[in-house]
Amino acid sequence: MSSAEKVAEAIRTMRENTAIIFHCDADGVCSAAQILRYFFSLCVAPKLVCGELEESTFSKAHPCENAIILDLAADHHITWLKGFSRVVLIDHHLPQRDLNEFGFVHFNPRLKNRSVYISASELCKEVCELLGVANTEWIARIGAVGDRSIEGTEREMKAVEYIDAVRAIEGEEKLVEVAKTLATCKNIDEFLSIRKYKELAEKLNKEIEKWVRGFSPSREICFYEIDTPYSIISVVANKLFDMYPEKTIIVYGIRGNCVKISGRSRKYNLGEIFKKASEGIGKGGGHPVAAGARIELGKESIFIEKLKKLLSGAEKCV
Ligand SMILES: [Mn+2]
Repeated sequence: MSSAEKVAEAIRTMRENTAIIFHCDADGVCSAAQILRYFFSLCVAPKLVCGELEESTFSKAHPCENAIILDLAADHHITWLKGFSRVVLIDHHLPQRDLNEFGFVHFNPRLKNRSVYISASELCKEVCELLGVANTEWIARIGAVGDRSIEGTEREMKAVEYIDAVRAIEGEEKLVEVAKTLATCKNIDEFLSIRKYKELAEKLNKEIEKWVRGFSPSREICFYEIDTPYSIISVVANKLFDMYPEKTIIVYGIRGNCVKISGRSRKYNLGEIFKKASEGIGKGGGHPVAAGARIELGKESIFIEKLKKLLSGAEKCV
């Protein structure tokens, strides 16, 4: 039986007491929306929890017995799963453990081939096909575009903007509503016609444009600080990286009581470098091309210094 088949089989037996825990980005939201379509077709409403890879995200799902975890590397923190009797994990981050060995169902193509990059949304589409849920490909494509595992059309990129805007302006909890909306829309045009999301996207675009315009690529490795009320650090990093794909781009700014940093590079393994640089002062990691960190306020200069040192000492991977 393939991993996708094992996931489908496990989900088929989950009804009551089930939580869907998903990452607060377009890929996570689109993963959740597809799995939700299955539950809605059965008139079952699972508990929805959206957040970062943090213990508090997982504890919000208690006291549900079953957890369907999407686009979050829960295998890195197996103790967070203690409260659940059954766990299905669909993920595409570099795995640290095979949860199948712990009695859970773990679907991540990188358990077999570490170098593949397929979004969680595309994995969920495969599962939905096995579950007999029709018409999820358009949702899967939006998630995949959000995670850059495929190139999107203009409309698909617009849909990603809507999701990014809700998170950046209204906060990650509001992505639960977006997942439900996507699960009930017929197609991408219906989703794109929702006025509230359209207005949020316009408001956010203005703010992003302001910071993108203010950037000038000086060196090979560019550090860029932005001061904004919205969570746009990773979006600005993505935009700048689209414009300057040969540069290594590090964008940072204050978010609440910490400093958020987003890095993009095709030359260094930023996931590893961010993880090392944040040791003892915060949390960091991610993919080789795209990584992020959150550092205690006041310790960001330590992080930046460590990052500079690690980048100058690192072997370029291209
Ligand atoms: Mn994600």
